[in-house]
Amino acid sequence: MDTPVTYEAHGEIGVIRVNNPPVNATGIAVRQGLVAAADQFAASPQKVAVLVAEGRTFIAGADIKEFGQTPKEPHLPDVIAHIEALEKPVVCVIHGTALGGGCEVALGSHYRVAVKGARMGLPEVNLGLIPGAGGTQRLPRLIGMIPACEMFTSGRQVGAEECLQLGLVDALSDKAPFDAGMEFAQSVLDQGKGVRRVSEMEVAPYDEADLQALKSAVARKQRGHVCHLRGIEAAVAGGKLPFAEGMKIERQAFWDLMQTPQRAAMIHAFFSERKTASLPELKGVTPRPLDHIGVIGGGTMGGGIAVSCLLSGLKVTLIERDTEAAQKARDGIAKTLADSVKRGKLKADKREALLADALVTSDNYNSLAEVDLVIEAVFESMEVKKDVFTKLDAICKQGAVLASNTSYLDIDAIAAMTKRPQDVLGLHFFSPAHVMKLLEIVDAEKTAPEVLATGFALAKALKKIPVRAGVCDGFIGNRILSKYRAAGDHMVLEGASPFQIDKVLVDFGFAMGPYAVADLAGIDIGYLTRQRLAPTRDPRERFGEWGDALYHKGRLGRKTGRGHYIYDEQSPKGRPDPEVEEIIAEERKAKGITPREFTDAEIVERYMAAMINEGAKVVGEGIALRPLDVDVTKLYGYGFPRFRGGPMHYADHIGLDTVLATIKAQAQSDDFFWQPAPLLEQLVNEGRNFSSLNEG
Ligand code: 3H9
Repeated sequence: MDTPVTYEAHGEIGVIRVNNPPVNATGIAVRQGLVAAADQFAASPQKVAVLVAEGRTFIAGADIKEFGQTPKEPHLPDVIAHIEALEKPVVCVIHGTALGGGCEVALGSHYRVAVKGARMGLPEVNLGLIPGAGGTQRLPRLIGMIPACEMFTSGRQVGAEECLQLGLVDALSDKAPFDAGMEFAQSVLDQGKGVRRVSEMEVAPYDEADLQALKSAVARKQRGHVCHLRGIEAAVAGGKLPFAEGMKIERQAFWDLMQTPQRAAMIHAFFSERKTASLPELKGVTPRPLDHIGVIGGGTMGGGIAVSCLLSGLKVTLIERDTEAAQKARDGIAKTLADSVKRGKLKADKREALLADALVTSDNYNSLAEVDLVIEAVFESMEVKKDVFTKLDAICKQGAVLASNTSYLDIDAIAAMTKRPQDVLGLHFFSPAHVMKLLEIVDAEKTAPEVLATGFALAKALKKIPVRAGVCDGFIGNRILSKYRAAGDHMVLEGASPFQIDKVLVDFGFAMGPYAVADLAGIDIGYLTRQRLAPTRDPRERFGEWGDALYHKGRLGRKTGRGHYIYDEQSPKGRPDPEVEEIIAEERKAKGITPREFTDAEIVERYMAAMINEGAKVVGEGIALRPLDVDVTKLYGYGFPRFRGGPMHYADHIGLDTVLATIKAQAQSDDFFWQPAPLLEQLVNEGRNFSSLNEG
């Protein structure tokens, strides 16, 4: 194999090239190559070197695939120290993204030039780590303690202009990376500049109060994560010590974090979200063209889908039932786009152009005749959906993809209303659709491969994370949700309060607890679902009815100021309502239940067991392809804590036998609800875990 790092001479300038596709990660061969190239430069007559990378990006970091294995020498901090210690200057050229170890290589170089569109960042916290090759030590010395800590605790990618303002780079260039490097190197030669080592700089004085404020903000925001504050500690301690001592502190923290379950969970999430996006069965399948999207329904969901498409450069035709509703939908979209302008995500003139040229709102289905793909987002009723698809079948051009955004209903039954079931699939967006990253792509019985591939192509165009799901009530996400929500309701019936359950789950790391989520989604949604399922409900099923009582009292959640919680000026995020406890107490009394106390650990154990058990059923039945698809669904659509990797990864962590034991113990009092998933039993018998099903 060709060496991924080469050295060549261009007159007085040496060029060190890194070429390790796809993202020039610093695996062992790159680390060895960098040391060898630096040595070649040191021994050469060249006076300055350019360090540049080939392909779409500069070095995107350490090779994450090597994490968890025994590290091989030379280690990246030593490689960077080797480059920095050279007696002749090295100019690093950044294009694409210089992330993690890539940013640290740049910090170890003597000068940095960024080409147009380049970004730099230290995103190790997204992997449960801190920078481990000098990032916490060199960055504060170069740009100051507070901006440095902000950068590596947020993990954000900093654009080239801001890099220049921060002093992270010395110059910007409009040229191609190689030319930009050569030009800067020539100026170094012309000006007779020597080496300039960041490690020899002093950290500029900073205000202790600013540091404390940053620490508090980070602790609040990163609740549950262990790495962020560790990074700040290393930077602050190292900033007061000689550089080499600071490096030892950083190294220790990095290795401590490398051993944590959080690091393993977050790296599982990183690779899983990439795996769900590329289905092996779709390799070589060409998606249909995607340029013009139809959306039916301009409510919260349809409007959000339209915004998402518009922001991605797609044309949108949105249909509502009459002109008034169509105008209302347009106004809603215009407002959402105005919010994007306010947040600096969209230019004002671009918004005007999108509304004028890319969006059509109409009450006439015939306007959908030429769309490439249409997404139905109307009221969640099978009769209404069947009517819509009958119309679409009559109007849409041949080859158009017909998608339903239903979150529960049978896509096969919907497809059967058309003469082209091969063109029908489910595209289940999450609300707000222009913000939420998850897109469940429901592969119905007759969906053609290129139609499925078009669903994935749409997800890519919209920058969403796609997960393939099979047809069942609720697909992957909502089907599993219905089970852990029921497990929560059972605990409430038995004596826990919804507020205790919410608090325990937020402490576990969820963005919100299930009852706060119910208030946000609307108590009416749960009520309607219960109504829909009532005719087929098994008499053995236990379920809570206080949600119906809340519904009948007009307590529909946040939108009416009351649900499980009270939302008012005093507590905009909600405070527990004692009246809800009374309603629940009445239900317990009527059902002859004597309430008992629940420990926090018991709540987590039961809630997670219900989630994992249903996740295993979903995988066992082929509704989800692999356990990792369940993990990605829960991480991106349901606020599951990323530092726990998803429910199936978490199950592996606590042990599948432990989970099965909880399920069996619960089954002693309710063997209707707690039926162990056959896949879970099989894996326990075989001594395997879920991750063994993720390979391939
Ligand atoms: C670190 O640096 C620690 C140091 O401080 C200390 C060390 C001692 N390694 O995302 P994409 C793969 S920690 C291995 O689809 P994009 C990725 O899996 C690291 N592989 O492309 C995918 O493979 P496949 C800090 C990596 O254009 C392919 O490359 N750095 C790595 O949408 C394309 O990736 C980070 O956290 C890696 N580091 O986005 C940066 N990175 O084709 C992580 C990517 O088989 N990376 N791959 O599915 C990213 O954020 C994005 O990949 C990037 C490109 C923005 C670079």
